[in-house]
Amino acid sequence: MVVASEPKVKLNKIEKAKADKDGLAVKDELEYFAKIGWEAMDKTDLEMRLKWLGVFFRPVTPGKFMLRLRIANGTLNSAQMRVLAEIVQRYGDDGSADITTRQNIQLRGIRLEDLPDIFAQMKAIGMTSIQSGMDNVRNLTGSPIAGIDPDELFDTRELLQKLESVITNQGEGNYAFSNLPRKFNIAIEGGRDNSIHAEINDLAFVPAYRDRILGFNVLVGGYLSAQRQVEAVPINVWVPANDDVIKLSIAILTVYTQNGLSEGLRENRQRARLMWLVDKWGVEGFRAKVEEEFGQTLAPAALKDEITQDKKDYLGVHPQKQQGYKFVGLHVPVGRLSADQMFEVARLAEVYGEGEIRLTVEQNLIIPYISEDKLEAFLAEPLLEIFSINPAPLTRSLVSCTGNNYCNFALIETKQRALKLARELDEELEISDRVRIHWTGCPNSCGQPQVADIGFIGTKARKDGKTVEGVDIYTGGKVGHEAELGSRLEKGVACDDLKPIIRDLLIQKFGARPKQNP
Ligand code: SRM
Ligand code: SF4
Repeated sequence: MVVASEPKVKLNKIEKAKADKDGLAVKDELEYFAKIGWEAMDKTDLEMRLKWLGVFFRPVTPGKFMLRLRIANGTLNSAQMRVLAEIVQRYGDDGSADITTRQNIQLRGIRLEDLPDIFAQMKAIGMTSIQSGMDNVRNLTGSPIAGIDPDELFDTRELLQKLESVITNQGEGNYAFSNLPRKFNIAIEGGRDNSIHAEINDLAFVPAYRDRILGFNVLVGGYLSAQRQVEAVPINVWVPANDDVIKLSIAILTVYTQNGLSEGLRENRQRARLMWLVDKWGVEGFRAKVEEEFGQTLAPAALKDEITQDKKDYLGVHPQKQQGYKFVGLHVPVGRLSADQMFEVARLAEVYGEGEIRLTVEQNLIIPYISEDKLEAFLAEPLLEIFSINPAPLTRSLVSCTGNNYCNFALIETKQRALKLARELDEELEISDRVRIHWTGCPNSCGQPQVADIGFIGTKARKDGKTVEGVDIYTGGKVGHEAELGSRLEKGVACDDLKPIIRDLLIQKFGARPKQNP
């Protein structure tokens, strides 16, 4: 008898490692790892599986780990911020925190032996870092002014918290979603300005009315990577603004993970994001599979969505939905915070607000619930000299990925260079409007250069016969209403030659004028 052989699937290296041992399994071994030390750990556990706990080995700073949290909707409180400050404080100059482009916080300088204790501390304050890296659902983003926005359509916080809880099994880890074919980004917008960059998420919900009921149109497949940058596409689905959002998210994650092998997503890491499945099946085919998994007929999309505004940055003082209160957006230069600054943020949120703190995808902070009678004193606080409420136009909208100080993919240093260039050009030029400049240290695009007015992607350039740090320059990214990805303007410009080029670009395309007496 001839037995038909199964078609052979060539799993990529990461898939093989996951098949040997699920990433999440290291959760039960953490005490042991802490005891033996990182040098004695299995290499794959150290460099790959620990990321399922949000723990990132940094080859650039071996022994000093990065811890990526999960902060659904970018909403935390002062007690949590204080504990995070205490965690990084113990590492002196090695300890710091970054606000990320997914409205999240990453801690730096962490020692492996301290992790069991750190996890216990985090659990006590309702925080987790579980499944925040590798082939998992990443930090869930939502409107940063949810619940306080006077023009709000929907408060995204509760839905995102519930979704977070389901996906992570209340922060304990969830094997149902610990082996996706690749990373997965989910965002829910509740306002009118597309604050969450719907277009660059694998799954995005944008507010839309159907028969006068508020719900969401659903977009899928958006992502940025070295090989491909693609905007999310509508799948002609509308869901009401209730638990159907969670049910649909789970259905899509299930379809993605369960078909990953048969549809070849687990062969090549560069062709593994959700959009590749949509490409394979077509939008209608994909929709049909999702509907089957959802178990009920899905409503077709509303004819139009409610994204009608340009994207706001929320810096400065703004009226809140709640009478008598303001929310204040603070600019955190390229998202970096010291322990002392974190303690201060916690204190300000408590003294002047109600202890709430919000994060934005622009790597900034918002403190809500500042009563009008306390506003003046708040604005006079010394921290606001560093975390300004009204920075100069280029510094204001600067975003930067980690770069080569900590990231081994980086081809260039980003954060300091980004700040220096922005500050110098702010000194020299008069610019009436903000210009959004995003830096990213390599083509992985964590700093989202394609959504910027001007974006830089780190590369190696040639100058005077030598290889030097350089960038590819992108322009034309549009955010908010009718968002669009930008495209490449110039390739391989040496960073040392960048300033006059960007100065000219700002004058020619963004209405900048040289200051009379800079
Ligand atoms: Fe990212 C990998 C940092 C947002 C696309 N990203 C990495 C790693 C983990 C690489 C590594 O192991 O060193 C970086 C860690 C460096 C470090 O020490 O901080 C890293 N990514 C970041 C952060 C911290 C940038 C920042 O400074 O804000 C952001 C953390 C978000 C979070 O809180 O979870 C971050 N990364 C993004 C985004 C932006 C977004 O989500 O809107 C993207 C593009 C959007 C997307 O994913 O579609 C992004 N990161 C990548 C990729 C390319 C993905 C791909 O499909 O090829 C990689 C490399 C990979 O996954 O193979 C990557
Ligand atoms: Fe690292 Fe590249 Fe991402 Fe920057 S874009 S954090 S350099 S992987």
